[in-house]
Amino acid sequence: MKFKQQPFLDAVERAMDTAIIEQTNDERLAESMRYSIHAGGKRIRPLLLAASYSLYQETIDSSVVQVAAAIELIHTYSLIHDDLPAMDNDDLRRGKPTNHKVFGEALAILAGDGLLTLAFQVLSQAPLDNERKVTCLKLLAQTAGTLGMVAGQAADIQAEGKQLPLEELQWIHARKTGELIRFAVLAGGIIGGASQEEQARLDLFARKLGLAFQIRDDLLDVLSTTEELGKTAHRDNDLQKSTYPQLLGIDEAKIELANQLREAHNILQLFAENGYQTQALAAIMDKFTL
Ligand code: GRG
Repeated sequence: MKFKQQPFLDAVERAMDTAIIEQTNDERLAESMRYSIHAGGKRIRPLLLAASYSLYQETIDSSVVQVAAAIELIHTYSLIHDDLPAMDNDDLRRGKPTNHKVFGEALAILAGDGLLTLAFQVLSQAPLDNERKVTCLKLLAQTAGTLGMVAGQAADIQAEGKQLPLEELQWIHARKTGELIRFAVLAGGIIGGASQEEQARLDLFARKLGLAFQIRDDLLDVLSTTEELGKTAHRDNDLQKSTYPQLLGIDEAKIELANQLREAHNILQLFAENGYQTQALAAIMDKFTL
């Protein structure tokens, strides 16, 4: 591992906290936003960004911290909104009562809106040259927005109660979960200085990783307890969602997860053969296994 995870994650957390405190004058709204930010979470997207950046650079720059904060702000907003009664209607997230259970629905919606908007402000203030900054801003809007994560969520909600063909499920997974992961990996490369060809390779790597992440999430929903997950287990079944284990069976879903991870590893190998330091990305990929 070329960068130390904990000091980096502490810096990302401080950047999110500072942004919320400085940019929010309603105390209860700030409390609601900080509640979800500090509820824990694996911080996979910030770690992926830093690991991808460290293919190219030895030390983590403050711009990486700012961009990582922006992704985690958006990810946290998506979880708050996903848990709302109008969406997945969940009571537990990251081992704690969901935002709307503590602060009420209206404030939870606004906390999500606030985190989403703040993410773009934080990214716009990152110490990057203008070209990279605009590229990252555009990529974040595309991946989080109505062709990306929001599109995946809209399709997911409308598919409840329906048995989907695997290609449609993949389409939803690629957007709902895959796009923010794609942003993390690609933005790390862009800030680090990846060539166009390398960005295309990172893109493919991230798509495989994103699908693996969601297959793993589907499997954990079936195989784990609520306590282990920190969110309600077997929720996909309750909501009659199509998932990999439901469409393929648990064993086939596990094989598909392994296939995606192997293909991602093969792409990473190409970077290693070209002399890039891939240890940090490989170490984070270990978190994608069951
Ligand atoms: C636009 C109103 C409105 C809502 C949007 C887009 C959206 C809400 C929700 C989609 C996001 C979502 C719930 C995706 C599922 C992806 C997923 C596996 C999330 C869990 O990620 P982890 O495991 O969570 O990284 P932690 O808690 O570790 O951060």
